[in-house]
Amino acid sequence: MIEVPAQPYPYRLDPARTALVVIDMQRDFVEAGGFGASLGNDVTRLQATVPTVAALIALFRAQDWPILHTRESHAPDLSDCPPSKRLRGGGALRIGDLGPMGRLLVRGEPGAAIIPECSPMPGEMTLDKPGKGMFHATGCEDMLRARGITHLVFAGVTTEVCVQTSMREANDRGFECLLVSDATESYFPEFKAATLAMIAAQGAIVGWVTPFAELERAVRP
Ligand code: C5J
Repeated sequence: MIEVPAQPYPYRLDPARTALVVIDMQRDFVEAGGFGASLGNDVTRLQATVPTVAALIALFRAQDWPILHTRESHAPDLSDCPPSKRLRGGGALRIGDLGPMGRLLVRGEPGAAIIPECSPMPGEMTLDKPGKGMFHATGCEDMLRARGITHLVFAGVTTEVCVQTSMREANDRGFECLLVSDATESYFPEFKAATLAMIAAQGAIVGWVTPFAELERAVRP
């Protein structure tokens, strides 16, 4: 076991059973002209976390540990996008509408792609998810159990939406979860801070939180 200094107390990971989960590092959330920007968000906040997410991916690749990349995305006919999701919010553009990077959050469109800095390599798991959480309507649990994964290290965007939802779903399924605090970001700094605090509160009620440097030191002493 590898012990990683973390909040609220050290996180112990089993190297043979640990996967990195990189949530939704897609152009639609990180770049101007995407879904996130269409909701009025400042995407530059998310861009600042890209080098750390890339370094975390590189760390897992160097150890030959599994990596799962998710994309929040919908079928072109939007059959997996409930009206409650498509019609939510007051933006001019909605999911499925044509934006500067193609149809927003639609599979196969340029905006739904993962940004080049975080692109999956052949052999790495990728998952298209229609919901905010990675377990909803995806078969993700079977994919992880088949590989014997029990520990999940989380990164990606946005902290309080898809990252937190996925981490809570994983926690309820018995996975031991660690969130890398500087490899995740939100459009709202106060929501990120609250999420990190509530995950580790009450004795790691959802999981553990640590910065990338602590994880790297523990894995590559
Ligand atoms: C959002 C996500 N924020 N990936 N999606 O709608 O967090």
